[in-house]
Amino acid sequence: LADFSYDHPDRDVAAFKRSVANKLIYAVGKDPVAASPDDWLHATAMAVRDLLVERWMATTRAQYTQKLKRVYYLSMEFLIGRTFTNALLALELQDTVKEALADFGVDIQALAEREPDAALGNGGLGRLAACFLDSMATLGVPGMGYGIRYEYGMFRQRIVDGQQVETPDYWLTRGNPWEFQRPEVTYRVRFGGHVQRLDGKGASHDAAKWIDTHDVLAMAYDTIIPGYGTQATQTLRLWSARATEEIDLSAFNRGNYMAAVESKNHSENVSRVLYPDDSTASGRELRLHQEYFFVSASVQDMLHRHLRNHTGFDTLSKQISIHLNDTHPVLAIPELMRLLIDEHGLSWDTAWSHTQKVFSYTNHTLMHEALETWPVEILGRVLPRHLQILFEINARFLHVVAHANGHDVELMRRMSLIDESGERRVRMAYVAVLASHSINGVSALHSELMKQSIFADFARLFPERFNNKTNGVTPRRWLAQANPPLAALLDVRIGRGWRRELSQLEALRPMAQQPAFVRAFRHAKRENKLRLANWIEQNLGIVVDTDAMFDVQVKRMHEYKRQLLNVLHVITRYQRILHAPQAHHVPRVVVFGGKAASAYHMAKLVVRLINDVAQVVNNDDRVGQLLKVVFVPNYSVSLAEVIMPAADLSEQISTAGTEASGTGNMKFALNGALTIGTLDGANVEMRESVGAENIFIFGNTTPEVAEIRAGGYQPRVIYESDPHLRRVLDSIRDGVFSPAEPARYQEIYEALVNWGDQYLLLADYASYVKTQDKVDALYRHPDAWTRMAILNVAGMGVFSSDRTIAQYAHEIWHTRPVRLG
Ligand code: 26R
Repeated sequence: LADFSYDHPDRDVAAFKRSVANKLIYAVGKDPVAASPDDWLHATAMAVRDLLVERWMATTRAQYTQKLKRVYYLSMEFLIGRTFTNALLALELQDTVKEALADFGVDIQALAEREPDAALGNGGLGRLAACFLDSMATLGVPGMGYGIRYEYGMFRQRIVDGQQVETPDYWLTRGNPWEFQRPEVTYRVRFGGHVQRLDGKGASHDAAKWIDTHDVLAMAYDTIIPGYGTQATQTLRLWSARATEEIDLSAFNRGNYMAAVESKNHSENVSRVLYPDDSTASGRELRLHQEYFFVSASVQDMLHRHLRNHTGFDTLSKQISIHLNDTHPVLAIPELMRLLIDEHGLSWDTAWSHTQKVFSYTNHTLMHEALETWPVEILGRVLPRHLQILFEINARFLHVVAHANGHDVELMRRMSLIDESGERRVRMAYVAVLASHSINGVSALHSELMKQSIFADFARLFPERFNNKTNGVTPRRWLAQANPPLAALLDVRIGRGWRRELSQLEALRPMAQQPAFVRAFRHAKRENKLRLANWIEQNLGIVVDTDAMFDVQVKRMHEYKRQLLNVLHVITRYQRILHAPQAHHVPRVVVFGGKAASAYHMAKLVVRLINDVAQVVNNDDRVGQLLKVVFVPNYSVSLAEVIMPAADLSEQISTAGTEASGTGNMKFALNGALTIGTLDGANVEMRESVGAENIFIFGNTTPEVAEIRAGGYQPRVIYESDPHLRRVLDSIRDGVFSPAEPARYQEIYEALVNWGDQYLLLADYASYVKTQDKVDALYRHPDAWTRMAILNVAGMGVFSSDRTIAQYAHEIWHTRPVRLG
């Protein structure tokens, strides 16, 4: 391969300059004197990409010569963010590129900030997939991520008069220099039509023929994911929908030009836009098309690749592993069955045995409204053959259940893949559980609850399939890239190895006792706070005091995450300041950020309340710098990289038992924030790792929450007995924060006091406020605070996604890493 490195500009500034100039002139087609910043960004990105291509080809070749088992990670979402800075980090090329660009009079920082985020995901699940690709590359796990190349990613959020307004995110306007279009890698994906039985016509008797379909083509686009500290890379293959016919010629000939392109547009709509719906499974048909579109192309691609190197499917499960990132790709199961039986002539039993060995599944939520089910009617219309296969899987399964349990009809009704309690629906999570050899949750608590709640019957029947893989985050993006001041300090004090071995952070533990290190650590935090304060002032016109505690909650807006509980505390502080202006208050800047699903009324109302509260508090002269409230619009991966390192306090306050894991909690603590949180998701394990004395835990535990609910929870009783809480809730109800429309937040008051307070905000309020007071008390002692922050960083090593991926690779996928010369 060295032969191809005709121009090898690694760390050679002059050579890299030549490469950028070449790209600018011959690939972008611009004269350097006329080039715009985006032209420079493109040229530089392409020059950097050249260096990744060599590693990519070496990795792919090695995977084949070493005959390694490959892992295919199927995900509807990959929330990658920006690529430029990340690629430079992987190549250790920051200084070279900075110098080369400076010679052209181009500022690397300004260039990096022009790159749009690849926001092909909603939140936690999509960002986890991106961290996983990074770790798979770094550990050399052979395989590929498969997803959809949405033209429009996560919507852009603007705040207009305090309210969320969504605008489309057309992230490809200026082209995407990181992707390789692969027109030759195109598969036909079929929809609709009907099924013909093939009894006794030579084929396997299980086979059927699917005919009269409407077809869409899936075209591949590949992106290289570089590993860190290794030549190894990973591939992200995203499918884009193309019409089978460019234009409808008969309509065209009739002069009806609009109609002629209509069906093309219709087909290509399949990969047009990401569903910005997090945590509600709205059964819209286009989403079903998207799910099938990408898994069909992916499974066809895998089988095609397998048959290039093998004569049949006998060794399929030794060669490939297919991982389902939640239920969104579950149709890969009947699709693999269909292809093996109908197209390749295998018997049902053989196909099913392969299928069960190949698939594994991760569950990411227990929230009832996020569990996917598809109406039988829709599935039968869009994917008739797959519905048949699902029915057959179900019939065989229920037969076994019936035999083993003496025809327990109630049990069969509960475990059936088809929910018959209304309009008949297919329970996608049950399909995943039945067809997978491994089912995992994403934190210790979540994995336990999963076995006790939604999968209780299955866990009794197949206990060996269930396991836990606690989430993690990549230290490359979330520490090395996002937090240069702290990364530099770590490098000096514990060496550079933490980027690949995050457990080396343990070495910080004794340094918490060294005054010089404590000062240096606080200095790094201050730099990050200044960077965020500048961003806030430049973009929102709010001046914040960097000595104040930065108290941050950024994540998707959802009732169970309880941003509203945070608001209740903010109002509590506001009222305290007004009632005791002379008291010694600890100044705070409370930062919020997050998007609400467009149809999620309550979440949008909370966004508005936060902005209204900010308006009142920030403009009240009696408050001054003691309290500022900031809603950062359009929270995204690139904003997270600025916000997380600047936080003093991380808010992880979901109702116990509702947040599967959380990953923001890990990013904050890794960057030296202290956590205030409930015993929910991975907070439980974070407490173990950093030490119970170094984290602020409050509120009811999962069993206590269950008890409160079972005992007939009456939030009004709490409201009536707590005068502080009452004053806060009354101020919301009476329009203190919405004087122009006093009844604006009546609904919020009612939901909490009179309509059951579903997420137990009032039950946790007193404990939350009391714990916030302890946070204040500690903040008065900067050295004690910083020591605790250092101990948090020291304990976060286990939350690297490298650890998580190593566990998936050993315990679920049974694959070995690629070796590169
Ligand atoms: C539209 C529908 C089917 C849908 C529902 C739910 C689409 C997307 C979601 C989002 C989910 C499943 C999600 O993001 N879950 C989060 O996964 C993270 C990674 O495991 C966890 O850290 C986090 O706690 C969990 O909420």
